[in-house]
Amino acid sequence: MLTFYYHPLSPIARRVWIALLEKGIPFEPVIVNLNGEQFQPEFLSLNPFHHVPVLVDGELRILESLAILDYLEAKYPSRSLLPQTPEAIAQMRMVQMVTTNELTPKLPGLAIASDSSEPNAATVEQIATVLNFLTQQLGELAYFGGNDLSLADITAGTAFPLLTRLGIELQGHPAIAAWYKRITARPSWQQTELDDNDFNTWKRFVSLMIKRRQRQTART
Ligand SMILES: N[C@@H](CCC(=O)N[C@@H](CS)C(=O)NCC(=O)O)C(=O)O
Repeated sequence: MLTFYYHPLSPIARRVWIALLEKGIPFEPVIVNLNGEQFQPEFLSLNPFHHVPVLVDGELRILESLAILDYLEAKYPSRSLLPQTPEAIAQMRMVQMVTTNELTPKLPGLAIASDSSEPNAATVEQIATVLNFLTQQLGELAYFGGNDLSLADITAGTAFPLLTRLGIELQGHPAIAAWYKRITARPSWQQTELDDNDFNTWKRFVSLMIKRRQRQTART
């Protein structure tokens, strides 16, 4: 049995959670409380970078969400979440990396600004660039790269609930808005959805994480 270390409010761990549900893979869930449990020696021995998600399969321990998704695809190929053509595989990985490198890092700054000030104009512009890029990649299709859900949809789609709650409007991007509606109607999304209280708790986690990083930077 796989053991899945996660926190229900982590958008990055949710990528793996949704993939497990979509693929129908049984797993034992273990919540890591991000108020400090991630720094306990027991968890640091699994992930020295103190991040969820982590997947343990017997003797094998995997960290990094994208590595875990690749492992699940390779080990449980049926109910595939991997497109079949080389072009669609490249596109899937592009969407995953753009989400990870260009979109997700903007979420903490947006969360902090949402309580006190206008979001930073450069951040809003960068997000618009990502949304334009995703619109191009989606084209006329139901999902990225085809008519079936893939790891691209899961990786990008798990960043969107936070984005939309943090005030980024999708009206200017109708194809993305329709895609987002389509994926959030799926049972795997419904089963892992955040409510408003969860969202406020997530914002507190983010604020703690930012303060911790600032303290670390001040010490160096
Ligand atoms: N690159 C990692 C990032 C994971 C990550 O940043 N997880 C956050 C939650 S969304 C976390 O565990 N933060 C706790 C901490 O930094 O102490 C991945 O893709 O798995």
